[in-house]
Amino acid sequence: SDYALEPPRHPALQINAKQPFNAEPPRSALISSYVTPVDFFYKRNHGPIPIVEDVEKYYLSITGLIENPKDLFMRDIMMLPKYNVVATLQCAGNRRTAMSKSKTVKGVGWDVSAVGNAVWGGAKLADVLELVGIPKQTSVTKSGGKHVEFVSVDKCKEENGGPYKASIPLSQATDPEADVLLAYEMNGELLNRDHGYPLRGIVPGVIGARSVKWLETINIIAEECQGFFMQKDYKMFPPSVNWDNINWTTRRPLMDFPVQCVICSLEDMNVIKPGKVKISGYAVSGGGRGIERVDVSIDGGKNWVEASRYQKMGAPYVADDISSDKWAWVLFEVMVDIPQSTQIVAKAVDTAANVQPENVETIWNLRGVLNTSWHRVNVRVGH
Ligand code: MTE
Ligand code: MO
Repeated sequence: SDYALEPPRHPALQINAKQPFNAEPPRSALISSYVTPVDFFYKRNHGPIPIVEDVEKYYLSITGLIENPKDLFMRDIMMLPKYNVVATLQCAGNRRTAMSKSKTVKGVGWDVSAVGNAVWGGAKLADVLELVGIPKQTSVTKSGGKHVEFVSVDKCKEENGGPYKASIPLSQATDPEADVLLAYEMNGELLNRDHGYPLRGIVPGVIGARSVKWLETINIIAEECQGFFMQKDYKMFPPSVNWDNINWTTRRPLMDFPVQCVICSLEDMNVIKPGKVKISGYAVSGGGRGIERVDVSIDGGKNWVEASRYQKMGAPYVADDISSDKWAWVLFEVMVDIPQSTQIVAKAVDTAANVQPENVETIWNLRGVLNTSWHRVNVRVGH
């Protein structure tokens, strides 16, 4: 079958779907290092993992509403200045399982680990587009191109066997400050097959669905991409919309991720000893908004303490300390005293003072996307 040649994966991953392969690491793996090891990085696929036989012959076609369409080999892309961008990738379906407990949703179930923080190495898309004659900071080309469409080589059933695709605005693609990459490295190593070998887009601050893996073609187009995953998926509807009254055209494709925060040091209904406990987890926001604050409650949300936050490089990737949490998560921790069984809650505030919804019910949507409600973990205190 098409799935006969899937790459090997770490046995500790929790498999949420086998074909296509969708898996996430245990919560504890996310907080054991600031940079998520590749083996423990969640894998989100809509088809079999493509096989690139000969990377020497692999090329990216850049075409559409431009004057000089071009084919670029890997060596052409690698000749451009290389940037390492620390960015958190998060699936819009992260925490879907918890949303479906409120009311059923459609989609692959995910606990809290459809997210990871990596050092992505590659060329800036703004530099690549300059090679085909599109200057930096362009919002429309002479021939009317306004969007950059990324097209893969994988075969997705949602696209009737066609490739996965998505687009971003040309203004974002040509803005060097937006740090959109054509990445060929992850954590200092060549991308592996699961994560898009040999080349993928990385759109920092935006839901994972726009970071197209196994990139083969870039189209400069007038309207945003009409593919399934832009138009018939990855949109957020109000709680009143169901499968009988849904009208997909009424909503925009999701782009920037809202503020998110998750406790990773505990699972629901863990039994702990009374006394001091370290609560830790991750917090991240989209659009280049960093994290301003993380609040933790040990009484279900009545009283709060502020957690400390950090972004520390270390194994598996060592680099100079980074100064900005712009695209990357922060890990947080706080020591608390827990005398009796209770509900522990965490919530974050981003640098634009955005806060998270208290309850999942208010943001319930039929596709189960963007569950960013306060993260609650019930613990039992025993001896
Ligand atoms: N790109 C292709 N070609 N095919 C896919 O199925 N899935 C997208 C995105 N890019 C996908 C893709 C989704 S929904 C997410 S969340 C991220 O890739 C997951 O990236 P990862 O598997 O490297 O973690
Ligand atoms: Mo996703």
